[in-house]
Amino acid sequence: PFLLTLLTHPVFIDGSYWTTFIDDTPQLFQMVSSKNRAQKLLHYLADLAVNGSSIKGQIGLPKLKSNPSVPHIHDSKGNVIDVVKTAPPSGWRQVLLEKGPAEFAKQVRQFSGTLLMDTTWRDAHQSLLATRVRTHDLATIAPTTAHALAGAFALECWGGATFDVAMRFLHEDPWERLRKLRTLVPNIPFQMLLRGANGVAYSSLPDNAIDHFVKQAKDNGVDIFRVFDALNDLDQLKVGVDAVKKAGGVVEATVCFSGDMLQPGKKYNLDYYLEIAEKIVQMGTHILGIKDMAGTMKPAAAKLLIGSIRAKYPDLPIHVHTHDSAGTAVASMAACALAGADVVDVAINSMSGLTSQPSINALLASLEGNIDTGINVEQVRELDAYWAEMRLLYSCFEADLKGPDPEVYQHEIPGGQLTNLLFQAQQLGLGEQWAETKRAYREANYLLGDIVKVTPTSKVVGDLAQFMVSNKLNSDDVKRLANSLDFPDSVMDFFEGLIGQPYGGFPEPLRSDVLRNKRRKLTCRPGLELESFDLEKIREDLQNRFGDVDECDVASYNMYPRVYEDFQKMKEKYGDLSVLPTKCFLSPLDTDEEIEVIIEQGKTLIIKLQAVGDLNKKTGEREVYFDLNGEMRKIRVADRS
Ligand code: 3PY
Ligand code: ZN
Repeated sequence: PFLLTLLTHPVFIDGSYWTTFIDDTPQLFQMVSSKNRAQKLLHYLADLAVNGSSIKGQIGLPKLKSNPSVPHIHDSKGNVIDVVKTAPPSGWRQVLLEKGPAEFAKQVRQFSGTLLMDTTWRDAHQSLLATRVRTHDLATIAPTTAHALAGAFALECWGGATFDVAMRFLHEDPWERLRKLRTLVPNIPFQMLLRGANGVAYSSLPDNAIDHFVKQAKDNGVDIFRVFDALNDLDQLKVGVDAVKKAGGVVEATVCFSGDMLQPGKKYNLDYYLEIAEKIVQMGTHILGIKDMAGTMKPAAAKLLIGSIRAKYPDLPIHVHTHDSAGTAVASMAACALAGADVVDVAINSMSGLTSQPSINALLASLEGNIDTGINVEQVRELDAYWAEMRLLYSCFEADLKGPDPEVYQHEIPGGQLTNLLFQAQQLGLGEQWAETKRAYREANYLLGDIVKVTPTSKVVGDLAQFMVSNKLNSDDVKRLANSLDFPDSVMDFFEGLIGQPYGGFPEPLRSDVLRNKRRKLTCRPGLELESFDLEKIREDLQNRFGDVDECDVASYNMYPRVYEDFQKMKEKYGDLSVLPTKCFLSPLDTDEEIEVIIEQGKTLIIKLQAVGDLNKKTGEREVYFDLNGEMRKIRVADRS
């Protein structure tokens, strides 16, 4: 039809098309491109109809059978707020934009109560739903969120595992997500999680790649950067901190909290944290972050730690993060607030608890009458109705955790990893498998020298634990046989020093036995040994291979070259999958089911699945019939069953 349209176009017929025809007639080409996009989406839907979902980690289909609805929120007079037409109230982002990071931090410190950061868009779904929440669902609720959480310190919405998972498993562009959400939420600061010298990857990159990445993140919408290093290695941390300073972002340099500080004889005790905090203050930060990734900070520890830091640094804003794995997070965050923390992390109710952050309304109720947060309690409750539906929509990624894990003080597994390992154990039949994994994790941690455990060091401990379980090895076996065992790569990387230097040094003779003559023993930060990336050349190469690319593509490629390449291939095959509503991204359409897909503003596709044909035994294919905006379309798909 395109050729026909082209050949019958009057300009084509009269022969004047050589001159400005292409420039003057863009609609012809837009039409082709939207037809092309529609065709690619139909290919995805057809494949899903024939072969089922191929999204990694998906077990079964979403429990939500209807389309999720966006709840109404009300003003103080009980009137429904039109969240699209009404500008959201100004928030902390306006302070930041008007006054800059230093004054922003000062005003946060001066706030008379305790502010809240909502983690629903990043850590909560990373911890509960394998990081699988899609841009489509975040963007849908963004205008309502901009109103309901207008008083929040920030929304954590980017970084951590979201970057990798967006491209690798959801086949969508993390930068697009950031930009889209930014335009929908102009009033609340956005926070991201940056893994220091690793950026959002699992190991160090050259410093210029970190600087480049952080600059793009800042330019595309991130305001506040929580920067941590998984071993609290300050040389590694500084790489991220310096990058944020150069980019002009708010620096939240962070100390990772590890284990139950109150137990006698713990390696990571109050003195340790005060020493790290002092060094971070010397390094220069707008805010001090404290990151309790496993949720082992009991209320008494929270009171002691935050109280001590507050007394020593009266002007330093303190922001605390935790997980509810042990069930104490509401009490701990309330204790932090009372001890002088300026910001604590929470998640929307239906996305809170267990390995996620504590419930926002539970914390608000705990602080009521005592500490102001600037949050509208009613509107947050109304907003939660959406997330209750989301939890059902993404039920197929949920590990079946039923309650707090009191063993977290022993194994110290970070929230996100706990759900992940449980999910894997459940696939193998749970029971003894799960108990074994937790026991081995604890042993592996001690073998490695009782290290701080968070991405990427938590992966090292997890890999060693699984290695021990599958090879039926205990600690003594590992020590005895270390010079003949074939350890996982992550363990080799750790002992080489590629993840940084652990506090108290590496355990010997284990390190030498594991490394033998296969690897070096680094004593400095790994980035010092890496050559800078030639960013210009990378951009040119990507341009040659994938066409239209920008600096964000370069940054994606630098973090995850293979994942980025695969993402580009998926895009070539299926187009922009982020436009599909989640239900039909994850589950096949029913016969006669009709969906609306907005591929761009003002361009909607109405798609109905009409039939899936019989298997052609010769070709191994099936024909799938759709009605697309009233026209019949036939797509042929290989049946992989
Ligand atoms: C990450 O690095 O992804 C984390 O969430 C660490 O807590
Ligand atoms: Zn976390």
